[in-house]
Amino acid sequence: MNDVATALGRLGELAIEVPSWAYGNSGTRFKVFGTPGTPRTVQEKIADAAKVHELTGLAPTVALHIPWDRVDDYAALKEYAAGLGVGLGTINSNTFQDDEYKFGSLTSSTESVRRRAIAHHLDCIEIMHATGSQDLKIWLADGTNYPGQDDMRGRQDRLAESLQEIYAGLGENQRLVLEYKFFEPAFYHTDVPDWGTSYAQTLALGEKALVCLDTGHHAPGTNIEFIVMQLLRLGKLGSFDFNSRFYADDDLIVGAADPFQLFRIMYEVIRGGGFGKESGVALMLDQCHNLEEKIPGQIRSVLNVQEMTARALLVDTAALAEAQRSGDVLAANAVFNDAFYTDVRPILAEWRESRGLPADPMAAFRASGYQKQINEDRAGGQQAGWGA
Ligand code: AOS
Ligand code: ZN
Ligand code: ZN
Repeated sequence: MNDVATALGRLGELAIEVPSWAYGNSGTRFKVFGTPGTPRTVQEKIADAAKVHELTGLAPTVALHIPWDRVDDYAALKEYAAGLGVGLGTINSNTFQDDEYKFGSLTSSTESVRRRAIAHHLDCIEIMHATGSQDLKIWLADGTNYPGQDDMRGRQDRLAESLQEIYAGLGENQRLVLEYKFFEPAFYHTDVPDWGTSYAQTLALGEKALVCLDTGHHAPGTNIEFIVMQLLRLGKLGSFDFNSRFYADDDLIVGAADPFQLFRIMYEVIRGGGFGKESGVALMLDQCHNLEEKIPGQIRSVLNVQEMTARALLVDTAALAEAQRSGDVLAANAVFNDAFYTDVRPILAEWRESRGLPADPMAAFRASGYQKQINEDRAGGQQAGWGA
């Protein structure tokens, strides 16, 4: 095993963006259960996100969703967030809730609809200028339900044209990340169903276009860490949407369903140069908390990522390389498992304390009285929007 202190030296580089919609009521296409204290405004969502960062030191930025988080003055919103110690992060577009988009948005064969969808993304880029955001994240609900319903090739061609126009609108330091999802809400075909399609489309655009990998958007049994490795190898991994799935796009707390998978993903992120602020890979959560309280749900999530990152940093890479070179399958596997099975929680508690953070952020939140306060202050919290 590596010297633990040395191995964990890079832990301070971990930053996880939290989604504004996780603080609102959302999370399922069935009953969305409200929780007391739910934010009524984007400002209140940001305040809750700032609490997560204050207690963990892990979540310095908040992703916004347009139009759910529409305000008149984004520069003022940026100031407001800065006052609470957080920044505004990725801007998520939304072309999946308006009647006009019934048959598609950026892929639509109806030119007025396609123009409307492109204009929405250019509007998002304007917002990014005001918020100082780096990334425009595009996830499309576009697809069809029945074979023959539409021409898949034509839709792919129109997608390429639409993305080109959006890409041309990006500022120098802005990027576009294209998220893929294998099904839902479309059930026969989806226009960006897999990393290959996202890769092909973003490759054609240029270096400011990258792939967004949502961990919940794959078929059961998919080796996600292989995709992570490949995209990093190709220089095309832009960001993650972290969450857990048991069945489909469940949007549960990251690391809840399969901590070992999260460990394997973080190992490949580190191995492939995707870790740290300079790497260009943005780590985000894309989750909903339908049953559990939202702020502790988010705290648990960023702590889970931190825990699996710490374990991944503990992999003895020299011993691993040696075992791999010598063809010692079991020794190589043991090096991996030694790191995964290391309980890093006591070390992380110390790490936090040494940085003036609470050793146990979950307990610190419970003790803070913040939840009680917002339960009293906020009546009639709003739904975040359509379940993510
Ligand atoms: C949808 O399935 C995607 O995961 C999106 O990234 C995201 O959840 C959505 O934009 C929020 O509703
Ligand atoms: Zn997502
Ligand atoms: Zn999703």
